Amino acid sequence: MSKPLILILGDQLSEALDVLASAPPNAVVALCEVKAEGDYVPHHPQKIVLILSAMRHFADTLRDKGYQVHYSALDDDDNRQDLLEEAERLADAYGCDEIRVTHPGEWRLLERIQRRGTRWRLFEDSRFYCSIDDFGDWLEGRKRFRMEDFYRQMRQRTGLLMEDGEPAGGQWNFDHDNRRPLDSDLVFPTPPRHRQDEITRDVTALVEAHFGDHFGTLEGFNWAVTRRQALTDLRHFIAQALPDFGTYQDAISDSEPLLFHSRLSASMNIGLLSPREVCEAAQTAWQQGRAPINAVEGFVRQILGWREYVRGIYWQRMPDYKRENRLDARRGLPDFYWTAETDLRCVRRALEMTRDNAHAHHIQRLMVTGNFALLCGVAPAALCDWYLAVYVDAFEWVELPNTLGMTLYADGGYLGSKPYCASGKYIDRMSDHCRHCRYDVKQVTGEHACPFNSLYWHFLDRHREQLRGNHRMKLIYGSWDRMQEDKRTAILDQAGKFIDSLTFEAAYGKGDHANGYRRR
Ligand code: FAD
Ligand code: DLZ
Ligand code: SF4
Repeated sequence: MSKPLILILGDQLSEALDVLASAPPNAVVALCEVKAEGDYVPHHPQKIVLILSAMRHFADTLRDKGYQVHYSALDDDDNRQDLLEEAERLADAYGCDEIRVTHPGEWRLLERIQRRGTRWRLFEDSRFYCSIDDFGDWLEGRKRFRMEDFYRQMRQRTGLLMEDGEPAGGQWNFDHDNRRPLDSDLVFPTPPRHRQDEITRDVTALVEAHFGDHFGTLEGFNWAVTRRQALTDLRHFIAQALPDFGTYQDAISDSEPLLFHSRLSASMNIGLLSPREVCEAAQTAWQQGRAPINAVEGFVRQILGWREYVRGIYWQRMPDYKRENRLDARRGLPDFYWTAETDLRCVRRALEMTRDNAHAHHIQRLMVTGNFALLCGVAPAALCDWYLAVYVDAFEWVELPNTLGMTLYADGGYLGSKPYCASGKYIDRMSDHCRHCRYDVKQVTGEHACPFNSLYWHFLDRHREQLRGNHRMKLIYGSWDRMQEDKRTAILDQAGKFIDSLTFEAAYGKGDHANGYRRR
């Protein structure tokens, strides 16, 4: 009988994996901590603690279920410190003729596994609603494809929020009820505090020793490292935050990191929760009258819609997708993305929350740090490198389309129909940052003018050729063209001087995109 080694990666910590179901009684299940995964980008220390602690807890769960488990710890003397090499070493040591692994979440690993030859056998990652092949079938032959179309067919296919074949509440999408700015009298739920056991404390010391120089603090670590803790987070979100999730989905607060967001992305991405149980819990809350339809539909759309859609796009378009740079943006990252030292209050707070929590919510990622990088012309490779490193939930299948496609419009509109560029006015409308800022959001030029305002016009002006044909941009180009010539010149001058005043990491040339990320 064949004897397989079953390799479980650090973001595949689910008992429901097909590869585990395939295990014969003689199988060895391996989990391997390796240095290479911790620093191929400089991951935030909280992200590394989360993965390693969750891996160690999951190994214990599997042992309790009767699996024969080998756990390679980071400090083991004979650890090869590379996932594939360590797995092959273990396969040899245990006399395994085959290595089984679930399809990884990043193309760099898939490509290496496929080059390794027939000893390696890939299993589908069945944690998603839509398989890679099914997404390819859906996409094939379509001239126009948008997330909304995909999402509607997923609602029909799964029956989620459907009543007699019709969308629950009579509409597919309740966004017009959402997007309220921050109200001053809002009270936000406090997320549960998770106990840190000996495993997490050991791993924290290990991460401090090996990755202590990475951007980010460890003090505030409060991520769910077990399924039980993740279920606590899920129950808390459904009861306390979901009812207001939709209404304040796009709001930003100067003081409150999470607002009504779920903080469930990391738990879903590493396998502690399944997207199915999360969406079903939200649906049940609506059915029982505990949350309104605009909130539940908005939440389900992020998971059944966006999450599945970006994964589909990633696997359809890689590896070419990573080389896309249609706006020819070449700047390195502004230095202060690694220090949070900037007097742009909105950017500073997003960076500080990122440093302290390894998390920032969607609108901070998209409309603050992302928008700023877009307006400054930061290269996709530089920004993707950063997002992949600093967020606890970041794996390339979900990070790359969101950063390169949605935020930087570097795929020329494949993912989003127009760039998410915005002036200070948007940030002022959705947040309370501007009243704490040294800049004046109402001014476009002058010493105190909010830099987002002139940068916004500078961006539109320099990309006129690529963007003016987009019918959703016509109005804004009309406003720009109607402005007096001397006003336009002053705005462009203001933006140019502001960009010159920043320090960027080394610039990116065209060739830099071919090989992916630079190491810091
Ligand atoms: P909530 O606001 O509570 O949303 C619920 C769930 O919906 C999330 O947990 C997530 O699973 C899903 N979701 C929401 N928006 C998206 C989206 N655009 N794409 C995919 N899933 C979505 N999400 C990641 O999981 N990993 C990443 O590496 C990542 N990188 C991002 C980079 C940029 C530039 C941007 C703009 C967004 C990125 N996102 C990423 C999407 C989103 O910002 C996070 O999923 C969300 O902030 C996680 O916090 P939450 O769990 O509280 O989300
Ligand atoms: C992110 C990460 C880290 C920091 N460390 C490990 C590790 O030591 N062992 C492991 O199996 N996985 C780790 N991971 C998660 C992997 O990077 C992830 O599985 C791949 O990027 C594929 O998505
Ligand atoms: Fe941000 Fe401009 Fe507002 Fe300052 S004034 S917080 S830089 S949008």
